[in-house]
Amino acid sequence: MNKKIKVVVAGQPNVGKSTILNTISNAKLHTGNFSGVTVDKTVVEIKKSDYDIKMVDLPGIYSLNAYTPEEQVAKNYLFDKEYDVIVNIVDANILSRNLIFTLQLLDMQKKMILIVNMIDEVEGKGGSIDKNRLEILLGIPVILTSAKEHRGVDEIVETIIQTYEKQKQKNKIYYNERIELRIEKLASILKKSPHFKDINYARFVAIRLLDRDENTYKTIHDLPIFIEVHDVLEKMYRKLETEFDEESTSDILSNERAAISYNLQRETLKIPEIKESFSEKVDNILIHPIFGLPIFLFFMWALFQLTFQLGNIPMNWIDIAFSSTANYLSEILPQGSFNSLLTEGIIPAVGAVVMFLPNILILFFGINLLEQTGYMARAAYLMDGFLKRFGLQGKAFVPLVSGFGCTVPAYMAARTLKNPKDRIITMLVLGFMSCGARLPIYVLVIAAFFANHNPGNVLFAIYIGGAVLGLIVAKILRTVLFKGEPEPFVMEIPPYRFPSVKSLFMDLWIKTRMFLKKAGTFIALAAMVVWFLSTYPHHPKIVQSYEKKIELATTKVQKDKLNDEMSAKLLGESYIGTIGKTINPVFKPLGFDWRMTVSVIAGLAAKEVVVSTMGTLYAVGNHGNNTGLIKKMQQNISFRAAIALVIIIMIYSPCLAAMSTFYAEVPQWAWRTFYTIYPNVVAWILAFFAYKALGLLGY
Ligand SMILES: Nc1nc2c(ncn2[C@@H]2O[C@H](COP(=O)(O)OP(=O)(O)OP(=O)(O)O)[C@@H](O)[C@H]2O)c(=O)[nH]1
Ligand SMILES: [Mg+2]
Repeated sequence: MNKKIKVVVAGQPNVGKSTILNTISNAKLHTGNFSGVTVDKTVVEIKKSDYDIKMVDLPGIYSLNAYTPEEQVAKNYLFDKEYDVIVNIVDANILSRNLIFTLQLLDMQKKMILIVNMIDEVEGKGGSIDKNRLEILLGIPVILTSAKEHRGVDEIVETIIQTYEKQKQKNKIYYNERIELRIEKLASILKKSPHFKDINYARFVAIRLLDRDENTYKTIHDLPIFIEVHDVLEKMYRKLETEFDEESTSDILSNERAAISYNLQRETLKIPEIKESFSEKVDNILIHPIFGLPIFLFFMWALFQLTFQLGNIPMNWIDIAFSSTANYLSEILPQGSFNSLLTEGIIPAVGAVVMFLPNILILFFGINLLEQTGYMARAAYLMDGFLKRFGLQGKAFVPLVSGFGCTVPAYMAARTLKNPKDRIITMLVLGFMSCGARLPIYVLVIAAFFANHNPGNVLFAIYIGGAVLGLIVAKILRTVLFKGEPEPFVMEIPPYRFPSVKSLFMDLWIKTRMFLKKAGTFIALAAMVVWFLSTYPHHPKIVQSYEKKIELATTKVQKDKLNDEMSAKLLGESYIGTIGKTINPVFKPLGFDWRMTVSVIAGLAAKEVVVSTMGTLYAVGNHGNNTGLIKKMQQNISFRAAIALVIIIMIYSPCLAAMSTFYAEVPQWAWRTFYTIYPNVVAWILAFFAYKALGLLGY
């Protein structure tokens, strides 16, 4: 039986917690150069000789006086869960600020290790850290690491095991004696209660009470000991506040910790003065008050150009690969239902989706660069004033941009917004940021209807259009439902960092695998359902009547035409045809035929399904490749209906996965209901107006 060790990894945001865990295990946690990348706890498991080590990656947290939902996750874990060792990670560049949180963790009196990460950057500036001195001062093991250069990380697991096996050392850090006196007094009262028999725990709770920790106060409040604690505590607050001339005992403790941390840094960190850092030089241009925004827009524009132009090169190859496989299989397999299911149902549908993998990867790559370099935090800063005008907070920029990739993590990223109103408004408009899965639909429509324009520009316009619409809706929501201003926001600007090429590609690889898995499972399944619904019930009479006509036809052109007619007629009479025609009146005012209607509805499951369903429904009769689909779209869909389609896709409800994430994040039924209905109504109305307006303009 292996011994089990449970470790919790805690630290301030953006210090490299997730990166370190990735380097010591095979985990592929998401990382990024801004605070608030990890928003939920994740477990990583490591085996080493006789030990099974479970490590929990927590969201970054500035202090135990937590505010935002994701900080609360970290705090609750630290307070309420059982674990053996705390691994506290700090950023060597900002040692003293990070140590403030370390001191709070030390108060917990648990076995603990300190990892001083990003040592490469300190050394790069000609600095150094005295590890031994820091160990002596803090009384816990210290490891200097660079997760980027894979230095020091091998020691981590070894040290965890040693710390786990050894007796905990006595505390080395104490507060000012006037504070210690109070802590002791409170702890001795608390110790009378059976809940605080452990003196170490009693001391910790006493400190939390002096720190005015609401969670701790609430816990005590419900215990019998509260009556006795309450009187003493109130007096203590007032006494200490006068003695230290501060407004709150929480400030007194903060000052204490700041002073201790500062001294710890002075004792251990040597760093030469630098005039102007690389980051500052670059920022003179990138967050320039006038040029900053245009530069940002230019980057986004360039990204969409690349997404379209570069992504289209391998597209044809994939298209040909799938359609020739389908043709080949259709010939060698015996004719019948299985043949048709495979070569007319599954393969073209999966192919129609996989084709867009290159485009999607380029888009993700761009967003990833934004995250890894540190530009994201700057763009958020740049956009703050602009977003505020629309009732959104600058910090909302991070989830909004993530929304261009995938709406699911974007909803979760909204946790970094502290104010519940700001958070809900952001989440309600997040769907307007078109996700990567909607990209194929746009690319298809652009290829069919905007062939003579610069497709990259059209794509950029669609994405920007969605974003602008989202902003307008945010403004309306703020005015109508949530009166007041968005809260001012604090987001640290990290230094620029060269992204690790390995982690960039690892991320793309994970995305590729996920995408292909989805195409092979979910999309294939959806294609099977669509195939079944569009093939059954059989109508032998229709087939017979056409077969006669086809026999009589003289030219090949006539025969093909009749064949197509028969397929269309059979499709119309199939289950899916019947369903489509029944719902079609809802979308008819937008110029949709029943096939578009069905595709759009199917898109509620996943946006990729829109393309694969259109592929099946428009390309009946031939083993359609996408060039075929584009032609059929041009023949069957009017320009203004195509625009209406784009508007619907841009706005209506996101996929099931995204919707269930929203429900999980927002417990209130009123918001859930509103969220489920309003985008669809808005989408329909706007699409209708666009359709009508284009009609008046003569399209
Ligand atoms: N130069 C350098 N960069 C590092 C090192 N470790 C991590 N980074 C970078 O620092 C940034 C933050 O890393 P993350 O692992 O996402 O940080 P985190 O502590 O998990 O952040 P949150 O989840 O937001 O709390 C990323 O851009 C990493 O590539 C290091 O040792 N040296
Ligand atoms: Mg993280």
